[in-house]
Amino acid sequence: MDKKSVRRDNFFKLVEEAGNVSKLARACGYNNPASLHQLSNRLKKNEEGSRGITNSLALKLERGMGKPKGWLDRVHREKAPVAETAAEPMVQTVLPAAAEGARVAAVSRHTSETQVDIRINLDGSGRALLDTGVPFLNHMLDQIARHSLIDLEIRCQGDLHIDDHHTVEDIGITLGQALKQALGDKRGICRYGHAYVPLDEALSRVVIDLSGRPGLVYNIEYTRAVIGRFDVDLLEEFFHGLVNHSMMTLHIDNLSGKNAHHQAETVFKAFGRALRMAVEYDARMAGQTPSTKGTLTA
Ligand SMILES: [Mn+2]
Repeated sequence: MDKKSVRRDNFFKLVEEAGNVSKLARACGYNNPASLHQLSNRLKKNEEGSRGITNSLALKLERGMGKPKGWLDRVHREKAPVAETAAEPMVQTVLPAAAEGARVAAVSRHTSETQVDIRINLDGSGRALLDTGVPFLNHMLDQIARHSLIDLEIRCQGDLHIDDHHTVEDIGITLGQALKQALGDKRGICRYGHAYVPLDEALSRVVIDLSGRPGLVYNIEYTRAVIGRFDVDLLEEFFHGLVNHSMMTLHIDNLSGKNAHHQAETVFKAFGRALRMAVEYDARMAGQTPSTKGTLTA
């Protein structure tokens, strides 16, 4: 597909996301939506020789709709049908501009292997919009959102024709960066979090310290090497990326389990619960940094 058609398709995706052309115009700072309506009609007719969407308009559209730079020039898959909670777009709630002092972050990490775009709201309600192209990973990320009550919007276009490796690892890295950014100076937070979560025969324990130092202890003996089509080794890569870039200490122990899907699911649920506890504000901390060193970011 040529650049003009990609932009054209994405323009109509934005119209759909915004609700209609007038709403899109407003979101992008136009007082008068007429010019955008004209453009929309021209694009619909797909007139030969029309100049399509200019670079300056592309920028405006991306900015107005909270998309990363260059979004309009990339081919986007349809929304993943996988995550059960993927129905509501979260653009309104998790944009960094959404609320003063909100603990939110938007991080894009684009390489030749993957393009990852993440928005996160630590003080959310556990909503998730997940489009990673890896169904089992969507299922696990959904557990994090649900059980941490953190809103997560994660989109990735990865080199899945090779395998899931880069996609899973790079989402871990980018999620770590987003967490670190959203946590800011960590004043007044609990810092530590832990959880035990069972699922039938499986039981896992996750302990977190938002210490500012990366460290992962990962004790899981998976009973199978793959879950469906998903290589379980990649889960360790995910947590490595996340730990290194969020600068947290993370201890993961699967204490029992026969079913590999259950093993993984208890780990991600426990991670969500533990993360919720660690990022929560501690009222008695009264805005102080929970460290005698006076900093958790240096
Ligand atoms: Mn499951």
